[in-house]
Order: sequence, then structure tokens, then C-alpha cells
Amino acid sequence: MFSIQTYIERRNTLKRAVGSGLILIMGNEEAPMNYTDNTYRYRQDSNFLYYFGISLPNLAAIVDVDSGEEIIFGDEFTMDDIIWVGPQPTLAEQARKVGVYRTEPYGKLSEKLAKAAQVHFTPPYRYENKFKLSQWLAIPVAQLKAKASETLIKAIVAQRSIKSAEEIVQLEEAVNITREMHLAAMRETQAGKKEYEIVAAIHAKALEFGGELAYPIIYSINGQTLHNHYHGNVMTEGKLALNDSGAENSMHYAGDITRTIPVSKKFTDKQKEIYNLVLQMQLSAINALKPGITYKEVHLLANKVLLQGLSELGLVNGDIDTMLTEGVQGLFMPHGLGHAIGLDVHDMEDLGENYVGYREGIDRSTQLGLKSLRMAKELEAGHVITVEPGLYFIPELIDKWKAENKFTNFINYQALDKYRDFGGVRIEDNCLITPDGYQVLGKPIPKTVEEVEALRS
Ligand SMILES: [Mn+2]
Repeated sequence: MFSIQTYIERRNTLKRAVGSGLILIMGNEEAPMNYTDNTYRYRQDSNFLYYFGISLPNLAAIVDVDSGEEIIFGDEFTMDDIIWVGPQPTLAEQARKVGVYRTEPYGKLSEKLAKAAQVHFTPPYRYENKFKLSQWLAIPVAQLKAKASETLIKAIVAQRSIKSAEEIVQLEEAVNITREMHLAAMRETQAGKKEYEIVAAIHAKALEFGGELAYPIIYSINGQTLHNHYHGNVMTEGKLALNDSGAENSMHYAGDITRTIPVSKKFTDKQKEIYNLVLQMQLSAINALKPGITYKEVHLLANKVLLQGLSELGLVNGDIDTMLTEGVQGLFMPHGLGHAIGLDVHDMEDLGENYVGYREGIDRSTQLGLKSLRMAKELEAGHVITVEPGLYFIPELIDKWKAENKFTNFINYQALDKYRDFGGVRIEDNCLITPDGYQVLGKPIPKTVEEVEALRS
């Protein structure tokens, strides 16, 4: 937990930004897997963690902006609870650690809300919170998202987007645990093994360093499938293994790193060409990071490097800027360059992606690739973002575009045939925007062909 002062100041900043009314921050409950008492790993809501710090189920909190009153609602543990889960500090003791001096039984919350003239709440994403809010506020479940407070959403996004020095320490720790996960994968990857054997080694490192997974592991010889969670393939010589995995540290901050490594000890020449192109995209993008530049510009810069490289390989031909404008690159990189990261791996996505990554005047494109860009607006000092270009050969997508005669004037479909079984490459790091540029978070993780091969020998 951060210091008591951190939480008090965070709530004071929020109060000033919201101005008036009652702010409601819902905590998360346990989530059952197959019956009530057999639950998934517990994860507290990130807004609750940010303003109230307590990682326990069945809590909710209010901040009355007008009176300044702050209350955490929750029920004290009974002897029956203590028999099963052991002795616990009282809710009042927990609340004092985050500077809240009033607690009330959970059942009192609805009365408090009923008396309020205006309740600010964030869009609920868990079903139990949807049901509760619907009942308490008499809003149909389907309308909750639309009735959420834009004032509160914008205030939280503005505040949580700028990471404090103590948050950067936590994010670096998360990246350093993530680094251990990736080093383990590089050491353990071997032809003949099943993917899930490596997945086990990756997960083990997160646990070994007191963390957990920030999101389900993507580790696959089919890297061209972007979010591939199938881990049952036998790895074979000559394939690439794409590892997109990250730790959540004990303070619940996330790391999100991708490396692509050869299943054999060394990259083939063909793999090296594609890998080095993605590396060039990533380094060009990282070097462009600074306050004031829009992340959309950086995304387009990486895609320009991509098209130049593909042109040199003879896979596309034509004027680079024309291809970029028309969206030829979508066939090869059908996703965005990156996203904000913090307490959430896609930071604050519960509040709405466009509030986090867009602003008035920057609209979301409908073009393949750009439409999945989660962060498009100007970067500011204190932002932490992922930089994760990729290059994929997706046979199904290639076949579709070819059948539609799409961009036949630019794309050399015949040359592309030789890459049908190539797979995909993605390289991802987490970067802090500083007043005069950027800082790649965490200790370096092998990234060049030479560095990766050195670990594979
Ligand atoms: Mn990512």
C-alpha cells in the first residue's frame, strides 16, 4: 500500500475535479468459477485500488464532494468467516491506513445513495455491480453505461493517466518480474516440447517474484493469431514462438511485454529479415516518443517503416505515403501500436477506450489496424504506454484480400505465398514519457537477434 497521504491527496484531487455531488466507487466481489465458493483469483477494481487501496472483496466507497465526507461501506468479518479465512483487521483499521475515518455496514449504502441529489458512478463491467447499481439507482442495466458520469470518468482518466514517481517504481517492478518471465521462456523453449510447458515456466516466474499474471499468457508458434490462448501445439524446428506475457506485481501494477524467439537455436535468414524489420519499427517508434506528439503519428511512423521494409523485400511496391494513406499495411499489422498501461494492462479501459486514448478532434479510424489503435492523442510527460509493432502473415486474411482483388496494384500476392506458413513477429516494451523524451521501463530484456540467440544457445 502507498502512504496514507497518497490516498488522501488522490481523493482531494478527484473532489476538486468533479466539483459537486456524490462519487461512488464500487469494489469488486469474488467471482465464482463453477460454484459460489470456488472462485477465480480475486482482483479488486482498479479505481477502488487507486483511491482506497484496500484489496478485499465486498466493499464500496463514497466521497461526498459537497460535505467532504468519505465512507467505506463493508461488513466486518464474523467468527464464521474467521474460522475459514483466519483473523482479519477490522474494516475501520483497514480504512484508517488510507485516511478514511468512517465505515458503515454495506447495507447502509443504498440509503445514502437514495438521499443524494446527484450520484457520479463509473460504467460497471462486473455483473453483480451492474445489478446492484441498477437496483439502487433505478436505472435499467442496459442504460447504466450511458448514465455513468462523464465528469467522473474524465476526472479519473486525467488523474490516473499521469503516473507519479511512486507509481513508476511499481510499474518498473512489474516489468522486471515480466523480464524474468521472458528470460525463462527464452531458456526453456525447445523443439519437441509442448507450448504449455513453457507457459508453466512463464507463470511460475510471476508467482516466484510475488506477482501474478496481468492478463492470460499468449505463447504460441502461431503468432499470426493475435490473441492466441491455445497452448497445446508441439513446437518444431524452424518455427517462431511469440510470447506476449506480463506480470501484475503485488501492488497490482501491470507489465506487458512481447518477444518473439526462434524455436531452433538460431533465427533463419528469412526470419531475421522480418524480425529486424519489426525491431526497426519498434526502435523508430520509441525514438519518436516525446510530449506533444500524437500517438497516432507514432503509429503511422512505425507503419511507414513497415511499408518501406516490405517494399525492399518485394512484398509491396508503390509510393509509400499513398499505401500508408490507403491502408495497405493493415494486411501485415492489423492492430494498433500500443495502449496506456498502469493498474490495468489496458489502463482504464473500463472507463471507455476513447476517453483514455482519444480527444475531440481525433476520431477513431475505421481502417484495419488504425481502428484498433487504443491510444491516438498527444503524449504527455507521465504517460506510460506500450510500443508493440508487429508483422504477421495471416493466410485467411491474405486469401480474403486476394479474392477481393484488394490493393493488387500495391501487394505482390505471388511473393507473399512464400510467407504463408511464416507466423508472426511482435516486439513490445513499456515506455514512460518524460519531459524531454522517454524512458523504457525496467532492466533491458534481450531484443536484438544477437541478444536473443545468445540466450538460446
Ligand atoms: Mn500490449
